[in-house]
Amino acid sequence: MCGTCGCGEHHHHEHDHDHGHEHHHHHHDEGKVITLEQDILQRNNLLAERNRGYFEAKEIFCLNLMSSPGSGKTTLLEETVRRLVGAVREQPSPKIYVIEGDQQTSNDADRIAALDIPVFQVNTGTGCHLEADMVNHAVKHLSPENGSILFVENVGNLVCPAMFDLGEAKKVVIVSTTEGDDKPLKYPHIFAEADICVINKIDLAPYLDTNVEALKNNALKVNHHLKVFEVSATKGTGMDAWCDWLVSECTKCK
Ligand SMILES: Nc1nc2c(ncn2[C@@H]2O[C@H](COP(=O)(O)OP(=O)(O)O)[C@@H](O)[C@H]2O)c(=O)[nH]1
Ligand SMILES: [Mg+2]
Repeated sequence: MCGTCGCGEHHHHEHDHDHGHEHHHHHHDEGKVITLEQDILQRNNLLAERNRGYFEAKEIFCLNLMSSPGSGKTTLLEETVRRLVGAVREQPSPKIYVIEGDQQTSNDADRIAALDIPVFQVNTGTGCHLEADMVNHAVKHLSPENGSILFVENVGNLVCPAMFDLGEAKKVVIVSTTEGDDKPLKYPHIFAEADICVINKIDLAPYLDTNVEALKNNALKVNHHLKVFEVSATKGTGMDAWCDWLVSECTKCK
């Protein structure tokens, strides 16, 4: 279990019955921890549903981008923004807003602000994921207009963000070729929760032993509903398909 955020594995419960009396004290403490975790998650779920209702009422298309640190969330966002607002597209571009989550710094918010996109940075300190109340707070500052797209870049972490609903319409897990093709099997929860899997840095595949096809198949093994995109955010490969999908999902973008 993760000590800082209290997000833990719920199947701790399963061990409860076969512990001896000598473990009773420890047992009791563990029970308290589990109750606290459930309270945190339950409270988060309630707030997430409030966010979701707000987004639906205003027809705001909200996406939660989750990945390990360095897999390319911000780079993918920058390139997506350039394509969506650029002259490349014929249809009127949707208004785009970004919430950046990191433990420290406003580096990523600065990168997004440089593209003239309204952005709000959340610093979580020791926290290893965003929670629904942080998104609620950020949204109040951004005050996104009706029919816009809201990207939430979660804290770089392939574990904890999977447990915290933010009220988004779609969860996107990004995994890069440099991480190896077995990561969906090792960290299945985030892939199970996601709607979309973006495999990034495919330009590097020729230099690595990573098998992109195996990576994709492992992701689909965990969650066969996943829609998979293979992209290179820096070279632009596959970015059209990803952006076309975004526009097709955002009802107000057409
Ligand atoms: N070769 C290659 N590098 C990439 C790609 N996408 C991101 N990077 C690099 O990976 C590093 C981490 O990217 P960043 O967007 O900050 O990742 P984040 O931590 O997930 O937001 C940076 O040096 C990027 O330039 C890609 O498609 N190909
Ligand atoms: Mg980033």
